[in-house]
Amino acid sequence: MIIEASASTQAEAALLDLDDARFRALVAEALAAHPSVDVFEQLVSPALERIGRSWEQGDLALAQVYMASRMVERLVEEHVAGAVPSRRAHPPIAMVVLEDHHLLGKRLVLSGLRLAGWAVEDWGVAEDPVALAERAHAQGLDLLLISTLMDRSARRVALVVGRLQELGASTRVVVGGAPFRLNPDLCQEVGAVATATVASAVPELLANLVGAP
Ligand code: B12
Repeated sequence: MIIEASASTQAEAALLDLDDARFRALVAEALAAHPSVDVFEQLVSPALERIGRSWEQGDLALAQVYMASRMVERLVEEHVAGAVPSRRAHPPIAMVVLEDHHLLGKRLVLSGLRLAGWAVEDWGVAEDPVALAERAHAQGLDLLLISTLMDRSARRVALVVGRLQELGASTRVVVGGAPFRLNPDLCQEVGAVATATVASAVPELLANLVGAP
């Protein structure tokens, strides 16, 4: 379902004005008419990304991006906390952010997965790719979902995959985040098995990977 672009523009203005009440009212209005995944993908994320672009162009201070993203983050946190408990039976899966502190993508993906009935563990932020691979192997993960927003951390996924291979682990790595959205070849270059550009595509992607109904 398509949400009007003007709603996202209004959300952007509310975020820049630090008007939390207005921002929440706009989101609540959209949530009353659209599935939550559409609201986050079409209304909230584009607003934040436009704010990010204005910062890149030198029109905004990083502090403004930070304050706007804190407002989005609080909303997403509440949303994830309200997600229904999982119902599916599937092999162990965990999700992590590797070496950077852009957490919103992970929160949205986890929220979508939980709403779709997947029990995916949240491993927070991992600083060390080798230790991450060893933990995934020790815990017998089938899938390790890694989110990164910075180019450097995206490239370091190759170190996770390399260590998993050295260990002979059966864990497969799935990646996502801006570097993978912008460069479709990067997923394969770092040795991951799959990626998705939006949170709404992830439940189906996992179902295909684990062969779930
Ligand atoms: C908001 C933001 C911040 C916020 C982060 C708040 C937070 N708690 O997350 C703040 C202000 C703190 C911040 C800080 C910084 N940022 Co910043 N930030 C952004 C911005 C504007 C938006 C990112 C975002 O939240 N998007 C919305 C989310 C929902 O989108 P997403 O993460 O892509 O996730 C979606 C999909 O990718 C997918 N997905 C995500 N993960 C996964 C995982 C899997 C497995 C799958 C299948 C799918 C999937 O599903 C999600 C939902 O649909 C981007 C610009 C951009 N275009 O991305 C820059 C950007 C990521 N930041 C950047 C930089 C440089 C920084 C700083 C270094 C700035 C500085 N000089 O201090 C710091 C570093 C922080 C750190 N150490 O990590 C750069 C990275 C450049 C690069 N090429 O590496 C960017 C690209 C801006 C730029 N062009 O310069 N940032």
